[in-house]
Amino acid sequence: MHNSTSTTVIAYIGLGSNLQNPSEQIHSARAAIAALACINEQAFSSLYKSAPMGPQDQPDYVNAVMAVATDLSPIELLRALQTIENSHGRVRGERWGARTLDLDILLYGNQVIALPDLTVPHAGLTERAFVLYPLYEIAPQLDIPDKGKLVDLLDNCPLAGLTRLT
Ligand code: A4P
Ligand code: MG
Repeated sequence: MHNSTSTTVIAYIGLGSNLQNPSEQIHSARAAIAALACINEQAFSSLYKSAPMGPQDQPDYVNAVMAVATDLSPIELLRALQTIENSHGRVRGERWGARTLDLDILLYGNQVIALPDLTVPHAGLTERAFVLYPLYEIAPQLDIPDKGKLVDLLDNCPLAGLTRLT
């Protein structure tokens, strides 16, 4: 699907997994995203490990952030990412519960989007160390629409046990 009036936008995607070899899930999701038509990978962060936010009776998470250039619309990008989640065995259970793969649109250019199915910038972005630190690694100069400079958000976000995997 390609919209005819499109221009290329830089979008940032948050990847997360805490089931079935999380690091492998992240690598395989990266390959699946990069292989999509109308998407070109621009940057990919290190992998980061952290304790679960939300219910504690689940394994630690591995997270990363990917920058892509795309001419998919925001909703087309969301649907493409959901298809990849499903193909990685994602079963939607309790909110914030364990998952093989979670793909979130963190940013879509400098757009602010408030649709029933899509909130951009991602609602949790400003207070999640496992999003802000990998994002900073690949885009230190970033300004978050309506939220201010990434570096300032980072200053107010404790690492809280986040560790970079080598
Ligand atoms: N949706 C709205 N905006 C967006 C967006 N920007 N990107 C809608 C992607 N989806 C977006 O998502 C629910 C609905 O959000 C979708 O249908 C979509 O239309 P979901 O992935 O089905 O459900 P969820 O992920 O369980 O809910 P939620 O609230 O999105 O959870 P989060 O915020 O993704 O958190 N702890 C650590 N350490 N690391 C993690 O990555 N992740 C979660 C899940 C919990 N704890 C974690 C981590
Ligand atoms: Mg999600």
